[in-house]
Amino acid sequence: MNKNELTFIGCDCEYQDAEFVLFGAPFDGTASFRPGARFAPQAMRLNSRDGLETYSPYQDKDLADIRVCDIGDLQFAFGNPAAVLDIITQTTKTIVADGKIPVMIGGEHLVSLGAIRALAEKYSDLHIIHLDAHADLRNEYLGEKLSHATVMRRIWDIVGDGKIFQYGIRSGEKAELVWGKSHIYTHMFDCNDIETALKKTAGKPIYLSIDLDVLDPSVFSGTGTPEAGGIQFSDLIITLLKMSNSVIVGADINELCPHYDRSGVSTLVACKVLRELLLAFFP
Ligand SMILES: [Mn+2]
Repeated sequence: MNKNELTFIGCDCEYQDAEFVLFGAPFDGTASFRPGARFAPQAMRLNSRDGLETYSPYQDKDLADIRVCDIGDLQFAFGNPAAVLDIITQTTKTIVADGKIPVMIGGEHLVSLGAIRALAEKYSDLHIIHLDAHADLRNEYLGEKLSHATVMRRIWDIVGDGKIFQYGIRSGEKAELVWGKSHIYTHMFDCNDIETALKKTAGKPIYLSIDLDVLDPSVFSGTGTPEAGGIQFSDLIITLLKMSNSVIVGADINELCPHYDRSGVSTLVACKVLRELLLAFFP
C-alpha cells in the first residue's frame, strides 16, 4: 500500500533528482470579470491522471523519461496580491538556487510577476516570450498597479525595453497598445512570426508565459476573459516546438478556469499544453 499522492501525470520525480520543478499558484484575487483560476492546478492534476497519456506523439517523447517534481500548490493567504507574489518569488528563488527550472501553473496571470522577479535577479539579460489574447500592458487597472491587466507592464518595469515579445494579442485599450510599440515587440492576432522573437532571443535566457486564452474560445472556453479570434491548438504546439532550442529558464501557463467549461475539455487542453511544454524543453 502507498499513500495517496496527487501529482500531474508523470511528474513524480523526487525533488533532489528533478530537472524541472512544477508548482501551482492558485491565486485569482485580481480577476476583474470571471474568477476561478485558483482551481486550475488541482483540476489539471486530477484530469491528467485519467485523461492524458505521458507520451507525446507530436515529439516522440514521454514524461516518464524526464525528471519533473510536482511539489503541489503554494499556500496563500487570499486578499493580498503583494504577499502572494512574495511567496511565489521566494519559492522560485529556492528552485533556481537548487539548479532547477521552475514551471508554474496559475492562477491568474499576475502570478507570472512573482516568478519573473526571482529569475530576473539571477539572469540580468532575461527575455520574456508572452502568448496571450490580452496585452496586459496597462500601468494601472481600476486604480491597482498589481493586476492581471497590468502584469506585463510590471514585468517591463523589471526587464526594460526590447526584452518582451508578445504574440496572439487581440485585445487591449488603444493607449496600452500604442505605449507597447515603443517599448516591447507585439505581434497581433497569431503566433506566426515567432521566428522574430527566436532570432532576437537566441542564446539568451527566456521566460515563457502562456496565458491559455491565446487559444480560440472554441478550443478553450474555460477561462476568465475569453476573446474570440484566437489561435488553434495546433498553432500553439507548432509554436512550442519552434522554441525547443531556446534557453528556457522558467515558464508558466495560466488563466484556466475549469468551471466555466462544463464539458471539461478546457482542463484537458491545458494538461496537454503543459505536457508538450515540459517535453519541448527537455534537451
Ligand atoms: Mn489573457
